[in-house]
Amino acid sequence: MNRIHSIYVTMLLLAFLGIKSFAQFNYDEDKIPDYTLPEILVSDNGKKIETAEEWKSIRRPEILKRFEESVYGSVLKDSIEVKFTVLKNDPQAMCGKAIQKIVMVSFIKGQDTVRMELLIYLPADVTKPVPVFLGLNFYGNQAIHPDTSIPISKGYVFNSPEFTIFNNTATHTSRGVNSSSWPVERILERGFGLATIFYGDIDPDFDDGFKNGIHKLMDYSDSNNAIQPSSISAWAFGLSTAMDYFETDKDINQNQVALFGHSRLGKTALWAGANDQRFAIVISNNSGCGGAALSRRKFGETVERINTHFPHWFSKNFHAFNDKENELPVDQHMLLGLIAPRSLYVASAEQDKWADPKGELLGLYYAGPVYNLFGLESFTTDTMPEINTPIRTGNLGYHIRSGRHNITRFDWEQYLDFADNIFTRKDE
Ligand code: GTR
Repeated sequence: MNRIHSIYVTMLLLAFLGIKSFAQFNYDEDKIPDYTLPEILVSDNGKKIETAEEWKSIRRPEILKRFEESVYGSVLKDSIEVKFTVLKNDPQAMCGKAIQKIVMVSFIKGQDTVRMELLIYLPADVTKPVPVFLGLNFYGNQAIHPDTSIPISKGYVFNSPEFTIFNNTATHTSRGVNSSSWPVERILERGFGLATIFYGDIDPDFDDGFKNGIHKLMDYSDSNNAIQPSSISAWAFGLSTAMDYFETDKDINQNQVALFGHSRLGKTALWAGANDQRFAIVISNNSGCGGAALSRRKFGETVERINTHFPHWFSKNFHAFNDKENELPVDQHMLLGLIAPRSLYVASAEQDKWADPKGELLGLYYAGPVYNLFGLESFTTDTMPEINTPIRTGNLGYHIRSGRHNITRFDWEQYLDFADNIFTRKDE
């Protein structure tokens, strides 16, 4: 079958199955449906939220609960025992440029154990606890850098011929294949550490009815459905557990942890940062639908499409809002508001229309009133900045870079500057 023929057959099949092709998604600002965002500063019983105290005690818990119930499910704070084992602490890694630590995190319940491996690089010349970037990775720890001392991640990984990953298993051929998204040396040179975990260690990214990964250890029998499983919540739980480890490591400044994530892992970083207020900075790189972008705009990826293709990312309650975005009790500006007053950076890419760059900026813009309650500045305009021209106000940052859906050196330079500025300011 030649290529044209196979595209034609695929289109017929999609039409037959009633699945929308990409062309049917809206990429036109003029065709965005009318919508009204839920009020971020009015409580469920109609009270206007006027102080940071009222936000913290009334509105924040309400919004967090709505997101748990309708979008992500709970971040599982169940009765799981967690054990940290430092497998390696090498002060001479990367030819003396770095300290490399490998920490085995064991999640234990009864006879079952699930393990995730935390890979940490710190600047070799560290004299005091260092600020650290923490992020999940897509292809295994070994993919982030060619350093042959990194153990190859064993969990289920996506096949990627480009990255020589086949049979859903990473091998030595995938060492460093994703290093362009992980400029370890540059991060160290700027005085930061980097910590990463393969997200498949926590929950393999396919729909298995929440039986594998960390879900295996969870009891979802709660009859009130108070705990709804989702993969994003499981991954977020892994990030919070990494933070628990940082609190035990004297080389790491746990008050200066910048949580970042790209794409589905950007959605995860936002949800983890919303729940766990120990993260000082949260960075969303091209997180799109279910991340920083407003769902009600239905621009590019929609709630229906994301739930159809990735039924396990969000809780099953979120599926009730397929094509009913206006009925959601929340929108994503409220998720971003949950990060306040901590620092928040949202980044988009020009060609990544699927993630709705304008919707990502608007998410940040409409989270602004929460920052204002804390006496912090927010964006005063919702106009897109020039391409490759970052904007910063108070604790907020945004850029839209040229190019496609990806995390690049340009993105990293902005995050390093942002974190540098925030943490230096706090040191003063
Ligand atoms: C896409 C999905 C996006 C984004 C991306 C990714 O297929 O539609 O929401 O999260 O995957 O995570 O790579």
